[in-house]
Amino acid sequence: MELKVDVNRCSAELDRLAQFSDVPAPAVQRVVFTPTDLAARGYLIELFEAAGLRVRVDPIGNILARWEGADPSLPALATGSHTDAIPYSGKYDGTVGVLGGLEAIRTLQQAGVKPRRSIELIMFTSEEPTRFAYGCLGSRLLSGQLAPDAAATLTDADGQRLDAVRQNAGFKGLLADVKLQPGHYAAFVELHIEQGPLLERAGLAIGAVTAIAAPAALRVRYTGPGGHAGGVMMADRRDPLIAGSRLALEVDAAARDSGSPDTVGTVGVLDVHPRAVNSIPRDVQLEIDVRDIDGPRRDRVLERIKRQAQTFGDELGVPTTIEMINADPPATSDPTIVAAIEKSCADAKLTHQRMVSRAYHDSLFMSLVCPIAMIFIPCRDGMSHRPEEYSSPEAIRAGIEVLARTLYQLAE
Ligand code: HGY
Ligand code: MN
Ligand code: MN
Ligand code: MN
Repeated sequence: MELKVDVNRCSAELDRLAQFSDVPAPAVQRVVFTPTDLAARGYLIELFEAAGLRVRVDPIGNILARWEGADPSLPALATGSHTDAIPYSGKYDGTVGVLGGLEAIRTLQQAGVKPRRSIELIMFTSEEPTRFAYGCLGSRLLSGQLAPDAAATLTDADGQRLDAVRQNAGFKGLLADVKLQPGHYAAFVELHIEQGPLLERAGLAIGAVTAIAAPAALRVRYTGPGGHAGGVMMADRRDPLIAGSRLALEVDAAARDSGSPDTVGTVGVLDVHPRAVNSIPRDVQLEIDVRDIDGPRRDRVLERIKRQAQTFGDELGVPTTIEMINADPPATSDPTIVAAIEKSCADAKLTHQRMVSRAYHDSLFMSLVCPIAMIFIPCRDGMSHRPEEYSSPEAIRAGIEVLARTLYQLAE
């Protein structure tokens, strides 16, 4: 089947979407439920409606845009991703899956395709953990993995509760109504940049994702007496930053010592209070991200980190709190969808390989309610979550064509 992807239109829409940002270009920052996020959502809904899709926005703000199929009674297909962006990041993470998904639908429409199954394009709310420390809020609630009342009480750094923030942003209704009915979707396929260097290094156009790594995050807090940086002698100090620093080194060592290169550990947040050069820290908080494609191996690393976190606090004689934020299982792609992606690559004469995703995605939670798989495209030097993040128009075009062909295969 001859498909003509209008990648210039998609690239222009990606450029326009990137302008909805709270930091200067080329960086992008679009945090959930901020005015910038809401403005970007308005732009997306305009595009979806212009493509003739029927738009529904649910109580957590997931946008579900439906292309009715010939037989609406059949479970629909779904594609999509996220458009929220962490601080000082790039313009392709997530957005390629939303605007590329839209372009795939328009490509099929223009080819005169009338799919038997309906196809829904989803923009998931808050895939990034930036505001509520919990990633994938929209897909966790859609899949039922996160209970509505647990979601409602999540708070941001200013102590604002999720339920109040979403309602003030205009998303009414009950969070309990977000959860999909069983069997609502026949399959979910997500297009995303690789956020790693493998495809570019191998000179390949497409990655057919067979598994998604298991993400976990925890928060550790040490508190101490603090005091004057000049007046308190070293022998009298109990500086919580010393315990925090030992813990940061331990996270790195525990990930490296796991026995596999597939284990990663990061201290992405380190808050020191009162953060004054002449004041001994009183309150130190670390947010730690630990992942692995093997769940039990990740959990062993988590246990070591938690054990050592307590030891470092005890040895210093300061109070220690350890709080798990999330520890999710890995996801496995559905083999038939992976095969459909590979067939699409062959039909489009595009090179490809099977691979795992080390980043997590909404597909991780959609896998709880339907068969899933992901399509990766290369990004320059594997960079992501940085302003220099970049995927070429040709890479994006190839990803859109493979997504369109895969949806076409699955829609029959
Ligand atoms: O952190 C992740 O893997 C995703 O980009 N939120
Ligand atoms: Mn991301
Ligand atoms: Mn992403
Ligand atoms: Mn002073």
